[in-house]
Amino acid sequence: MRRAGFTIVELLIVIVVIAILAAISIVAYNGIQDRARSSSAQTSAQQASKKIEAQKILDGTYPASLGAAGIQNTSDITYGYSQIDSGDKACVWAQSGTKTYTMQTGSTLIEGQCGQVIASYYNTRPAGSTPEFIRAEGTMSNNWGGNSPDSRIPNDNFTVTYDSVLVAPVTGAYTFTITTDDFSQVFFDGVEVLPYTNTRTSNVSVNLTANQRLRVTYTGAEAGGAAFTIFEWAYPGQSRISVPSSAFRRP
Ligand SMILES: [Ca+2]
Ligand SMILES: [Ca+2]
Repeated sequence: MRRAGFTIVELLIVIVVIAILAAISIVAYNGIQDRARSSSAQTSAQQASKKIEAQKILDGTYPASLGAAGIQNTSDITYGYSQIDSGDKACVWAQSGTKTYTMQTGSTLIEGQCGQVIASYYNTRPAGSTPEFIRAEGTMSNNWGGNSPDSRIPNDNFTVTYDSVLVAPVTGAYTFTITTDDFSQVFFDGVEVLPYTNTRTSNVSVNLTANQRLRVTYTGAEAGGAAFTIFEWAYPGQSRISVPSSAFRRP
């Protein structure tokens, strides 16, 4: 003879089902929120860029500030702005939550702020044909320790390719020092100057004239354990340091 009402087991099953449904809803909501923020940041960066470029056409110069172009932070969007090469180009970024996108004169919309190094991340080693994501970064030097560069990339067996243009500050002999855990490969102006190698530290020497532009493509690939990429230079009057963000321009 069956009693009316629920048994403890039935109640537990109902509670578990409700908990699973709630968890699914939260994950779906977070996904929707991320996409909305991403879309909002992209649109805002593009619109801000259009305003700034329009101002350049009207006035002959880029606005001194975002406020001067009528662009203000809102409750959802935070903006940033910089001029490149004494007002030759302008860069703007827009952030919504954890999503940030940037537009620069002559470049396409990508993730990140106004960094001049284009970093493409792959969740394989060596790099596959399509990066997991591309973002603007300040330099080619990163130390991730045992962690990964981003939640979309695993801790091990990933690859990053940095692409940028270096502007030489002086005329003379330059020594570039590339230190990578685990694999490095470097191209200068499309010519392979460091073949794919797991030698931790390598030097590449080249003569440059002041203001000469050198396209640099540096790939670092992580196998396991700690991961880092360090891109340094030394030239007349400058001992070895990490190449600073001020030396890079977007390709
Ligand atoms: Ca690792
Ligand atoms: Ca490693």
